[in-house]
Amino acid sequence: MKTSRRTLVAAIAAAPLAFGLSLPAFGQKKIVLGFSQIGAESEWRTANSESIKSAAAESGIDLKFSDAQQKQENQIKAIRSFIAQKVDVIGLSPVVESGWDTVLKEAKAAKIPVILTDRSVDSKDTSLYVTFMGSDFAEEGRKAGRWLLEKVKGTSGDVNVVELQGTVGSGPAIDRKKGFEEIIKSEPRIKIIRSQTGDFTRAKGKEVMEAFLKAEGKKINVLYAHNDDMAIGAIQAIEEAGLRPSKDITIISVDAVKGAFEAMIAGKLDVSVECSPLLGPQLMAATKDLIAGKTLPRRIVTEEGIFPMEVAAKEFPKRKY
Ligand code: GYE
Repeated sequence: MKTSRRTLVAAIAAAPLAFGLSLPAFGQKKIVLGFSQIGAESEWRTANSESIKSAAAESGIDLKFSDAQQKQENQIKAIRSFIAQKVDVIGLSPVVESGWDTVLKEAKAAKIPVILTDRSVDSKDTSLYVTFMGSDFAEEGRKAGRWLLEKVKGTSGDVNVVELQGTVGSGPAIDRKKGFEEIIKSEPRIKIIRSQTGDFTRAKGKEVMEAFLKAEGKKINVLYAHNDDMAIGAIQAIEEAGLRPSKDITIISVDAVKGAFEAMIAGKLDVSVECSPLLGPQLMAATKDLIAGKTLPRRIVTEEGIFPMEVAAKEFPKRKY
């Protein structure tokens, strides 16, 4: 008996079901995504890694996850190893903005598309990556600045701000500073009297705040921290110095992670500007679209809000990170 071509195709298509396999596992090879993560420096980053890992598992993408422990050289090594392994797509969250051209050119030469997530690069040649998905950090800085302008409205006297910057040379540190300054310059009473990096970590945030307090003491009216972890570290330093967070020093930070909500509910943090780490599902969707030959938008911006202390208790149960 002759088997028609159509019957044969139908039989092959049904085979994986007969063997209890799902269709993509049969014949169709899994998409391989190499992802170079910055590290595990903050609550934000932990939530971000978790989002990427769980979204990959849910979408059936084979994820090769590499943690660079906040070192650019480790990220460059990871990208080179992804190229050697011939992954289908590379995801990169670059610790700093500069110094990526050489390795990104190597990926391009190997015809492996690169998706930037969370942070961007300053490469002049924008053909080195297909899209950048993540937050508008300058806008986050502006939101922090606008909140402070409102807060000091109707008061008099100098408003002395100390600033805890994120990792030197990183997109969020550069832009959160810029956006904040852009807004506060309209009120000359607001002055940044000290500004230093706390590398986005609690330990460094505490240490640098201790130095600020030693140098400026009660002159400090406001702390602007580029992320919640540094603000939480600084709160400890403020309390240890015998001052009251929020009452003696107004505290503004960015991310709006659960730890920040707890600090707001405890009356120790005034406001946190939202920055969502839940980029996993978007990254997986973009990876699949690329493999399917679709063109991605050059920029995918995350929508986010701002949470002052007054709404913290009500919002807390809804928070996902
Ligand atoms: O704000 C900070 C983390 O790049 C947006 O990195 C991210 C920042 C985030 O360490 O907490």
